[in-house]
Amino acid sequence: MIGAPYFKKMTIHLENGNKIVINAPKVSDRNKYIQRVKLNGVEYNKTTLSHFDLIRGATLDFEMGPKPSKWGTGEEALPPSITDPATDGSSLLPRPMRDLTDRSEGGGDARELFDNSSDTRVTFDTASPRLNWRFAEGPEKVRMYTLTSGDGSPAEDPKSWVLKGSRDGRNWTVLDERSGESFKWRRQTRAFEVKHPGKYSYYMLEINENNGAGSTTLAEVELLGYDDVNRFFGAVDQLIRDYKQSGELKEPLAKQLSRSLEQAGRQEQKGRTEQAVKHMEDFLKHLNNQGMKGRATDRARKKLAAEAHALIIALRR
Ligand SMILES: [Ca+2]
Ligand SMILES: [Ca+2]
Repeated sequence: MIGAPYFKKMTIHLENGNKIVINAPKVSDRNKYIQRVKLNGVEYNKTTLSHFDLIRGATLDFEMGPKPSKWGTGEEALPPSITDPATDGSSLLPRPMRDLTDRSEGGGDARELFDNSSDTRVTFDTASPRLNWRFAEGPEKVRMYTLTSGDGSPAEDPKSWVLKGSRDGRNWTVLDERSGESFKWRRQTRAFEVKHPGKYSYYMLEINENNGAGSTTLAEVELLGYDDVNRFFGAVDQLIRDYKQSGELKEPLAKQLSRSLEQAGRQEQKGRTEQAVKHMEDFLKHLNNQGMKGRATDRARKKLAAEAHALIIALRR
């Protein structure tokens, strides 16, 4: 959201090295109303800025004055709804991390560790059990994990462990290591950030030490991450097909969009994220090309733009 600035000049340094510069040379106690705003030198009338506009770095110039103006009062200036107007649930924003193990069965005998209930638990007859999970549908990047302690003796709680990942189930890479951990109460869920996340089909939690019992108990394990970027590619591709079929998207725009998406996908597979993003920016340019105005309905255009932005954000993660 854009609000009136307090300072004549402010620079925000983003983590990615880009910066956002905010200029309001005439701001004062008297000149507290926004008269005009320019984003990167271009007149800007909306009251919100997208994440996309900001991550690339931006310059915002505010012209301030003593009286309220008409700036930001147009219908198009209203902030967009945070949730997507579509009700199919496919593009609800924002997209938080979620438990990747919820999508498939992969826990084998330790099913009760993955049943989303801390009332069910698994007790291993050893102080140093190993837990395995396999993502059957392909590798996933786990960013965080949670462990929920059991409801029995604290002596059965894990204390030191290593999380490993593998692409083939044979060669393992250490992703995270913890020691001297404790659970303060029964069925406590603790979250841990994976120090070295990567895309793996196999995950193993090697508990090396518990709190002194001969057996180890856990109630629940979660492996958290973002939806795979391929899902976003798939979603945009499906939208193009659907709108083509319903007649809401016509050639040659449909072909241009498909081509940009395809090229973005190819670059992504080669690990060239920035190239992939550039192709998605071309996708948006095609979509907003005035010459193609009659080639897509407003609804299709908005939805395709929203999904393309979501894909760009997913690519940059
Ligand atoms: Ca779960
Ligand atoms: Ca459970």
